Amino acid sequence: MENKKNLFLSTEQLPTDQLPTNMNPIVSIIMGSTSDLPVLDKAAQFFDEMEIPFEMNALSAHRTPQEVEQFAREAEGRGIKVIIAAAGMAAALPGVIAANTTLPVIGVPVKGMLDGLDAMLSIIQMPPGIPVATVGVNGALNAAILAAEMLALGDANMAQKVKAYKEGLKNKITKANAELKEVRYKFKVN
Ligand code: C2R
Repeated sequence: MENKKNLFLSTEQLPTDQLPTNMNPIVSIIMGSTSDLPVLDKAAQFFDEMEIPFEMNALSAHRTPQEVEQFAREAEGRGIKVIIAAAGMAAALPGVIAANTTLPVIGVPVKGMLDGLDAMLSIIQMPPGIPVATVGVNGALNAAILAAEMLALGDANMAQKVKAYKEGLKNKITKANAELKEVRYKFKVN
């Protein structure tokens, strides 16, 4: 992510060969504020890479409570399969969404104040009956991967893509070990 301006490129500004043909979103990314967008960029990049159509909107349980409820109640009917909800500070947003839908909700605590601990505890400590699958602070990439894994349960093509992605992670460690081989210490024997 080079600069903030790039995050706001409209689809008109994207090269046409990069535009998805099926524009019906199956994942909805909701953030409490556009100030959370730099964190959610990782999820958006992942969905682009995996060719998963998604939507991104800002809604706030504190600032727009009625709109949050309406969004959550209508999401399933619009074909959304998984919701990723991200918020910082007193992060009520994922829980309020989860209270109004039976779609799986993945919560992303955004680091703002208190190193993100405030948001993490707000999102993770849901009362019994209203689960929010919470990833780590600023863990938008993991939220996106988890969403893809959920979608893969009913989609063999998606399952293949997720497997390939995870297989690709091994290369990182193979490369790391090749690099570590070159690191010299007097008593290092490999
Ligand atoms: P601003 O940058 O807009 O002041 O927001 C947002 O997710 C953001 O991290 C500051 C922080 O407030 C969070 N926010 C929530 C909610 N709405 C906004 N936690 C909510 O409804 O939970």
